[in-house]
This record gives sequence, C-alpha cells and structure tokens, in this order.
Amino acid sequence: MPELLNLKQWQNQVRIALAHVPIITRIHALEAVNSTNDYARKLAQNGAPAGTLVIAREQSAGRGRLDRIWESPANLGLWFSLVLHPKISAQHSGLLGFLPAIALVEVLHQIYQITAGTKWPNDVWINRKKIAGILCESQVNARQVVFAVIGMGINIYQKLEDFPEFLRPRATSIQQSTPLRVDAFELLKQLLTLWGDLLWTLESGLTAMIIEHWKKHCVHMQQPIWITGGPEQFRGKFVDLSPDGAAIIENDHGERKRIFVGESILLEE
Ligand code: BT5
Repeated sequence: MPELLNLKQWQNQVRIALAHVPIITRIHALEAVNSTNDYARKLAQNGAPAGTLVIAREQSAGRGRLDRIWESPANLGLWFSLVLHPKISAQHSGLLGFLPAIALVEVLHQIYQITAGTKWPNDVWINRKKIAGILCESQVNARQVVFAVIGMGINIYQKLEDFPEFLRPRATSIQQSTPLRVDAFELLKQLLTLWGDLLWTLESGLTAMIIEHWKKHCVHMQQPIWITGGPEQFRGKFVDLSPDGAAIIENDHGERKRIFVGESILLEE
C-alpha cells in the first residue's frame, strides 16, 4: 500500500510508472504542497516545458473551482497537475478539461470494469457520487492558449469515514467501487497515456470526436438539471454539449441556452 512507502520509494514508483508515458517530460514528486496547481503554475510562468507533472502525496490547500476546498489527504488519492502548451485555438481551450475526465472513465472501465461517467463540466462520477474533479487554469492570448495547468484530484483509497461528514453522501473512491486491489501508479500511467492520445486528437482538430466521447459517458444526457454557480442560473434538460464545451440546456418551452460556466446539479425525474 502506498502509505507504507517512504518518500524516496514513492518517488521511484512514480518515475518508473511514468517512464514511458509520451506526454510526460518532467516530474516533480513532492511529499506535501499547498496546491499542485499553484506549484505548477509558477513553473509554467517560469518556462516549464509542456508535459511537466507536479504530483504530491498530500495537499494542505487543495483547490476546487471558485476557490472551493478540495480534500486531499495523504496517500489516499492522486493529486497532480500537468503543464501543457496545447496547440489549439483559444476558442477550444474550454475542451482541455474534458480530456482527463474522458480518460479516467475509459481507464476505469478497461482496468477494473468500473462504470463511471462524466458530469458537466469536469467531474467524474460513480453511482451519483464524485470520485474526481478537474481544475483548468489556462493563460490564453487573443488567438491561442499560451499554457494550461490542468489539475486533477482522484479519490483512490478513501473509506467512507475518511471523508468529512458533509461529503459522505456525495463523494466516493475507486477502491470502494471494486473488489480488485487498486494500483494508483498503474492507474496514473494508463490515464496519462490515454490523456496524451486525446490531446493529440484535439490538437489535430478532431474536436467533434472529443465531444462525442464525452457525451457517450455523460451521466445526465437528456436529464433534468440545474446549472448554477455561474453568471446565470438555468433549469432544464441537458440536451447537448456544444463544439466549444458549453452545456446546452432546454427549458419546458423548448428554448435552448448555451452555458459556459457553472456547476450542474442533477434533479430527480
Ligand atoms: C473540482 O472543483 O472538482 C476540481 C478539483 C481539482 C482538485 C485538484 S487536486 C490537484 C490540483 N491541485 C489543486 O489545488 N486542485 C487540483 P469543484 O467542481 O469546485 O468541486 C469542489 C467541491 O467538491 C467542494 O466544494 C466539495 O463539495 C467537493 N469535494 C471536495 N473535496 C472532494 C473530494 N476529495 N472528493 C469529492 N468531492 C470533493
């Protein structure tokens, strides 16, 4: 189990697992950090190459979107951020966060036969509970993405009681979803390999393929939903994902709206 490894052993395991993953060029494997996104952003601003990975065993101030807290206890999950210099237009930058979500869903199915799904914009869910969240922070100029820092938190080994009480009804871990022993290093390797393939697909202009992948795994397609947290709130049916990653919601009168920012809450039918 990872908690039995000392720091050196854990760092070695990370390096061995990622040695042949094409998307990875540099690895910063840390015992603890406030937020891997903050650490990676500083590296990116100082010229870190694409493929720089920052991973920590524990985060003391893991962040979600809108500065919400991301619980990142020591050794119970994968907490990491990846620096990218994606060759895509600024218009498609909103699709970057979909790639790791798709990759995780597909890898969970391949390795553990777990059925997980994507939830707009960037969550991964199992049985209506969150197992992973993604935080994208891009620097874009008028035309293209200068760099992007994509942070991902994946709950791996938590038992129910490891979550704070308020999260227990809506958070779960991969180990709770399979009788097989979860190997976090193997999962990370497969995930980053597939993520690299998907990035290549996006950079090749095959954005429709990314959208189709995400929609195939979406847990709330054609379901009633409430989008909140952004500039406006909207209730309706989630009917589609636009080519730039916006949620398309239809209300009872058949009016459709594109929403770029926010959070989706599933409503019971
Ligand atoms: C996210 O935000 O889901 C993005 C989370 C990204 C975390 C990674 S870890 C590595 C990198 N470094 C960072 O500092 N962050 C990234 P959001 O959609 O805003 O969801 C946040 C909400 O999820 C919180 O308000 C809680 O309700 C819930 N939450 C917090 N910790 C959780 C956990 N471990 N598992 C499931 N839900 C959690």
